[in-house]
Amino acid sequence: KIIFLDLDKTLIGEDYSPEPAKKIVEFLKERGFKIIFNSSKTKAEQEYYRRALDINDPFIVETGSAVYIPKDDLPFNFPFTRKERNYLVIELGVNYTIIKKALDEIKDKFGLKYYGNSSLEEVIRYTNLPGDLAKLAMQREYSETIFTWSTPGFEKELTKRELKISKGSRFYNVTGNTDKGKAAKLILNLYSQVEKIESYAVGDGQNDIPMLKVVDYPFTIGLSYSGAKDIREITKLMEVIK
Ligand code: 2M8
Ligand code: MG
Ligand code: MG
Repeated sequence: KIIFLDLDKTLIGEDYSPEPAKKIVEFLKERGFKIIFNSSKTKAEQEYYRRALDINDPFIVETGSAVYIPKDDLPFNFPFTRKERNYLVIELGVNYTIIKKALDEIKDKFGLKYYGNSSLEEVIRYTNLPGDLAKLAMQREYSETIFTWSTPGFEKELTKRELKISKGSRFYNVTGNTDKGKAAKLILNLYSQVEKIESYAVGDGQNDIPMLKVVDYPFTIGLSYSGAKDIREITKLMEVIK
C-alpha cells in the first residue's frame, strides 16, 4: 500500500508544526503504508519533516519536479538522473537556475516577488514560516513560488518560455513541464514491479488534482474535486481506511 500526501494544509497545519501529524503517520505505518510526501516543498524542507516523523520512504519535491528514492529501496536497477549519498534522483522538472533567470527577466514588468528576489525577512513575512523553515524553503532546486504579481499576461509569458504555473495551498508555483501526478505515476510504475499496489492520495490544492487522478483511492481536504472523497481533515483518514 502506498499513500501520497501533500504537506501544507493536508498533513501539516496552519502553523507548519510536524507534531499534530504524528498520530496519523503512526496509524498509516501500523497498516503497512509507504508514506510518500508529494509537495511543493523543497528537499531540505521535506527532510526536516521526514526526520521529525521518522519517515524513510521515497518523496517527491517541488510540485512533481523530482523523485527521491532511498538507495536500496528497490530490488532492481532503474534509470535515474543523478545519484546522491542516500538517494537516487529522477528529475522531471527543470533546474532552478532556468526558472530564476526567466523570472528575473520579467520581474519588473509583472511586479513579481519570489524566493530568488526576497530576503529571509520578506520570506518569513509572505509565508509565515518560522525562520529555520524559511531558510529551508529558500533552498530551491526546481521551482519558484510567486508571492506577488500585479499585471495580467504573466501566465502567457511563462508558457512562451516553456514553463508552467500551478496553484498550491497558498501560492502559485512555477515549474518545468511536470506535475504531482506524473511523479506519483512514476513511483507507482516502479513499485508495482515489486508487488501489486493499492494506491491512496490526499491533497487540498489545485496542484494536487493530477496526483489524485492517478491513484485508486483519492481524498481531498476541503477541495471540491468530483473524483475524490472529501474528508475535511487528515485525521478522518482513520475512519475511511480500515
Ligand atoms: C510553497 O508551497 C505551498 C504549498 O502548497 C504553496 O504553494 O502554497 C512552497 O514555496 C513551499 O516550499 C513553502 O514551504 C510553502 C510555504 O507556505 O509555500
Ligand atoms: Mg497543500
Ligand atoms: Mg502542496
